[in-house]
Amino acid sequence: MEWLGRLPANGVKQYLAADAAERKPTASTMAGSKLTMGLLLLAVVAAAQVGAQGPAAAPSSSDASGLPPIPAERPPFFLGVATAAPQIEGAVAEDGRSRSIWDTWAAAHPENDSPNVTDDFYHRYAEDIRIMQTYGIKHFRFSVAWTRVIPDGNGSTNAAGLGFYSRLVDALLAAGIEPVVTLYHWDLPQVLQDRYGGFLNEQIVADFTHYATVVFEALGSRVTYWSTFNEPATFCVSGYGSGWHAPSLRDQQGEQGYVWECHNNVLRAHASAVREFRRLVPNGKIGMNLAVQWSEPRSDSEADRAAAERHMEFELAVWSDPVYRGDWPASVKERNPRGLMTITPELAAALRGSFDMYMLNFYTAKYVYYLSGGWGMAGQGVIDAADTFNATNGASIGPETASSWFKEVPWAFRKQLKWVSDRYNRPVMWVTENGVAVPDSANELLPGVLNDTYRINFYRDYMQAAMAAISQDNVDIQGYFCWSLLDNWEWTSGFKERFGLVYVDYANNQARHPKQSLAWLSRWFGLSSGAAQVSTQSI
Ligand code: GBH
Repeated sequence: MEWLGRLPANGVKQYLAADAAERKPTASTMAGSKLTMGLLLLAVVAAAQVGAQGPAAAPSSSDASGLPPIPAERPPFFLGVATAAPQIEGAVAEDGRSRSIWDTWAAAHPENDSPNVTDDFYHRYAEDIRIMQTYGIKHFRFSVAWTRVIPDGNGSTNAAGLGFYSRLVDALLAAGIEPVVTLYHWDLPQVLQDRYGGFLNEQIVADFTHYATVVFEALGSRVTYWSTFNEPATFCVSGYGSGWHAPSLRDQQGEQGYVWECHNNVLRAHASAVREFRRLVPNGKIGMNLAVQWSEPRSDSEADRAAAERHMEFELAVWSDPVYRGDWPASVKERNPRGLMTITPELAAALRGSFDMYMLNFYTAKYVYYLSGGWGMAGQGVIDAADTFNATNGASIGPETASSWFKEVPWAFRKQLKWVSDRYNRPVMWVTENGVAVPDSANELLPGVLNDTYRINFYRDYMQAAMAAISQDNVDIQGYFCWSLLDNWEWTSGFKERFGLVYVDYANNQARHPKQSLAWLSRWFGLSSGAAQVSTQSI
């Protein structure tokens, strides 16, 4: 671990004065707020049976399917599904792909299921596109694997790896499905972790920008919608703080400043990549997928309410305040001055307008209470707050799901959407992930497991909350992506948590079996408003 010695001590670093000065500010664009109300009341697609044991009934507008009715209120946004390369592709050693930090993690955890084959999407994407088409899905979010495109991390382009994504995009477009591309969903080339510590080293800014540029050049004429990083809070905190995720570095108390190094480098890499994006894909839209759990004050006390607000600032605003406000949240600045880079006017200019839409991954909520000297998520520093799923009387904030970190709390979704909308002056918002793994579904067998009314109820409740945010809180939600199209490799939970709308039979050649929830959602997909309608106006 020779590179460890080259890291800055204690995360104290004043970045950028020199190198940001060379950077031209990006065009000051910001997503506007035209809500597209023009619903295309398309005849709902009749879903043919896909897979050996698809849901019995084809979805129909007449509810003859026996599925629960969809709410009377209809979504004015476009609705799609989301996935990520390391979770679905498999084919980890094919066509020149190199090892990612999650391949390394998996090799070190043989007790966990392996991502080596997973859904075999790399070979079966045509079949999955047919499923999407059958069920009327018009928007597909996927991620590109850096390890396929530039196996050496910062060396030359691998045409075979890039070719896969080019074919995928062509096939999606031919099927009338809009691709939405995530550049980085946690699968750093291992070689960059070994070479210089990955996101702990500012070299990542140049290397990510190079990788992003290669993908913009290859796909930019066909793909309009993009994001740079998926959930940087998750991979910085869990990858470099708690050590639960790859690359398994620990800095629980923030002594090394790892989490802040990662954070600073992600913001700079995003700004730098978006600068290239504006040049190469002038009509494209881009953002960053940020995840948050809603923080509900555990009591009405002023201290708990302030702690809950602070918790959200540490989790979420710490990423988006630099973009929309050109500075860190005050609460974070006061408590962690050493970990934060100086946001120079040059960096602020590069970040400003770099979110064409606010992309939020939303799942759950916790109660938050004041705790003197309390720490944030691993390595984040003092935040004088703590969180719990239980109220003071012991009651859970919501029903269990299959995931230990996730209770069902639909009412929190509406509050979260409003919180973001109010804080940033009503940006266009996309929910880029929302979904659930049904409790015990890992142990259930076909075909019973396909009758996932639990998931249908989940989407009904969460989507209703989103629509209340639109109609009652004036939030401008224009996109909504279900996590996930397929059951997939759920990181440290392997195949035990099934988030898919389509069941994947790992024991039988990865056979696909659409669940009832997909049939139910297909009636919404049928209402989804075709091409995305994000408008852009100067601020
Ligand atoms: C998303 O993260 C991911 O983007 C996606 O890849 C994933 O499949 C999906 O959700 C479902 O999990 O173990 O207590 O530290 C969701 C947000 C943040 C949830 C980190 C799990 C770790 C909780 N994730 N969190 S803990």
